[in-house]
Amino acid sequence: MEKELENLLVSLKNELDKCTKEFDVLNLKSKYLGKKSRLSEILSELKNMSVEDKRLYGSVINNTKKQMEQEVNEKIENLDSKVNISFDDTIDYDVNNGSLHPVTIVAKEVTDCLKKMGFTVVSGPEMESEYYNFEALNVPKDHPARDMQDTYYLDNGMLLRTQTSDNQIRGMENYGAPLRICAPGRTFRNEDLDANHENTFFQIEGMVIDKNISIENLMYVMQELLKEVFHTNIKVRLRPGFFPFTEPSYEMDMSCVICGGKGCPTCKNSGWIELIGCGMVHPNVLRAGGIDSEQYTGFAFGIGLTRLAMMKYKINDIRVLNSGDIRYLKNFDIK
Ligand code: FA5
Repeated sequence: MEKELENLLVSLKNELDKCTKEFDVLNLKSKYLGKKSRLSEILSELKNMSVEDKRLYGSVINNTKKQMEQEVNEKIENLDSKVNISFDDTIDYDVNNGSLHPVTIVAKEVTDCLKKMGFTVVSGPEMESEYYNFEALNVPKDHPARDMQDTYYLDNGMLLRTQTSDNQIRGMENYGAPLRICAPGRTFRNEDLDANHENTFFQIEGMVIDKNISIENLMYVMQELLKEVFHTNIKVRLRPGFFPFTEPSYEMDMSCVICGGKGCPTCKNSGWIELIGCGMVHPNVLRAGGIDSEQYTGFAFGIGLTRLAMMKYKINDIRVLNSGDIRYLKNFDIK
């Protein structure tokens, strides 16, 4: 095992030497230190070892981990530019020459389209309670679905919301039924970062509650939204999904625009990018929002706005969007 750990460290160093971009370094961090890395596998093997072996190997493994983290951090610090694009640093930035952020643009396109369909735009807090983020959404403590969204818990007993679905409950509480709301906002998950996963990203939630609402209504709204954003036919697929707050649940994927669906690092060679979670509102959720589930039905959806912006502007790495580098973001041909 010691030899293997040594080899991992050497191999990481070799690969780091070849990196010139922060994105590539972060990809290596994920490959060597992420949840699916060989190191994580070795760490999880520890629990099956005898106490003696644990003592023996535990410190070797942890030392290797620390060294690897150090190598990655040093590499990032020593990179000339965090976003590796060459710019003329002598440019005097003209404040009048600003441009909207790609996520702002798609958020506006989606909300404008929803407003035309009678939706009211609402918002909720980014620091949220477990009740609104999970419990009221039919995700009790110890429910395995909580593991699907690695949560940042705060010292004050609150959390950073993992989804905009907290607005479903707040919306029902505030406005009752019938209801038609949408809620764009920032969400947070303790994820391993890669080309299509951020730990801070935007979603927009939508919820419609009325008498006789059906899946057809949901599909119509999804179609209209995508038309509004892309102005052209795009290839999507609908798959059965699982969310405790909807039944039935679906996930909608879009054919990856970077590779045209052939498979590339952005879509992890699948040809598809997961874009939307949706479904018919679970009666328990209606009840939690104080709505009569015998009288009313509803649908809800959560669209990944940051991924939508990636697809609209053919951005092959989601992390660019949080880079905050105006010089880079201004390179997109945004009208
Ligand atoms: C949800 O967050 C559900 N709240 C969506 C929902 C709402 C379902 C209402 C049913 C009813 P999910 O974890 O799949 O589901 O995320 C929804 C979308 O957010 C994804 O399809 C994807 O576009 C985006 N997303 C999820 N995780 C990330 C991430 N780490 N980085 C960037 N985008 C992400």
